[in-house]
Amino acid sequence: MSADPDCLFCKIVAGDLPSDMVYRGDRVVAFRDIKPAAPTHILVVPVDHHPDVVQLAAKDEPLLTELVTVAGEIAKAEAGGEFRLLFNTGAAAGQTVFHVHGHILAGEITGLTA
Ligand code: IU
Repeated sequence: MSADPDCLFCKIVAGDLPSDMVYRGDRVVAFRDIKPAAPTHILVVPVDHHPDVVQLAAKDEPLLTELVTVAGEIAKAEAGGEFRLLFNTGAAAGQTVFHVHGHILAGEITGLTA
């Protein structure tokens, strides 16, 4: 397992910062976004620190698959299984937290994450 001591999502994963956790597995967790942009807005996050989804795919493809599978299960339980899965990748694309996270979005989107 790898963690970055300066990473906010590593701290959330470790329970050192608060979150509204909806799923906790050995390798993947999910918690509600603090600034929801849709009726369902949940972040699906690997326990291990990877900066973005491209680097995750290069380093640990099974973990990326697990992330997507968990996103689908959560979206099914919360919103009937139809959803968007958004990975902002790079600061210019709106990524603000450099620990990969997929935005599970379902229902009307009321604001883009930035
Ligand atoms: P982005 O793709 O890096 O822009 O998304 C980061 C998201 O993390 C953003 O939607 C924030 O509202 C969200 N977030 C959170 O849910 N809890 C936190 O403690 C922090 C950010 I910091």
